[in-house]
Amino acid sequence: MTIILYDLCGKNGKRFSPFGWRTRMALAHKGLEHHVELVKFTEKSKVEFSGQKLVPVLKDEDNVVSDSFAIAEYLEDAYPDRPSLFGSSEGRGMAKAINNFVDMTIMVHMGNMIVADVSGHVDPACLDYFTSSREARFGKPLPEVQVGRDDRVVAFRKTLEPIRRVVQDQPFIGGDRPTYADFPLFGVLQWARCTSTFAILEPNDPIRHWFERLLEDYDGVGKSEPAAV
Ligand SMILES: N[C@@H](CCC(=O)N[C@@H](CS)C(=O)NCC(=O)O)C(=O)O
Repeated sequence: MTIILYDLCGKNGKRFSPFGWRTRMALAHKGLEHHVELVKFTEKSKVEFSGQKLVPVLKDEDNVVSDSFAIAEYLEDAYPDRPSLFGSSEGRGMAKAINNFVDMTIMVHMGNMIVADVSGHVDPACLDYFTSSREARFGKPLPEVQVGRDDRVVAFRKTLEPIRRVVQDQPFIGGDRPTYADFPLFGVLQWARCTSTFAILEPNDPIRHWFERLLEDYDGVGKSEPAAV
């Protein structure tokens, strides 16, 4: 049995994808050995077999799954004897709600604060593609997207208050141990940690302590990716 994870990589093999990190944490949670195929922004042909162009993609024998949440659901159903990612069907729904909340709000605000910093970690061969595709998305040059982030980060931190109130009272969103509900926000903060030195969280923020716990967890898989300097 060989599971293959196709994950985005930047300069020097750096793996900073917020979605890739959700899947890496899910595989660590399930304790599933896997082989990694690194995919640069301009190497989408590597995942053409999945019928779409985004990573992560998981290939498990004849099963091919794209989209990080669909991958989590696949792993949960295919490996029921391994530690549960959702805990229950109710937990699956709640993890999906957090996943969607992070995608539709947190990711957008974070992108506005770090996208130019991310470009510094993109493989030089992909930089033109990254810059033009992101400038088209944001409608302006990337350094301009980040202007005003010192003010915007204050409002951003407030949007995390619902999660802060959970992780100040218990170690993880999932409870005493993480569940998939922890991984979407972890992935976004890991994306920022790996690509930017901008202080997203204040030093004494309970979310920062929660993030540090997750970086160390699962034999330090999160910590193994160096932070941006
Ligand atoms: N909904 C998808 C989103 C995947 C996604 O947007 N992946 C990005 C990497 S962070 C990608 O492949 N981008 C390729 C590109 O921008 O060309 C998921 O959860 O996996």
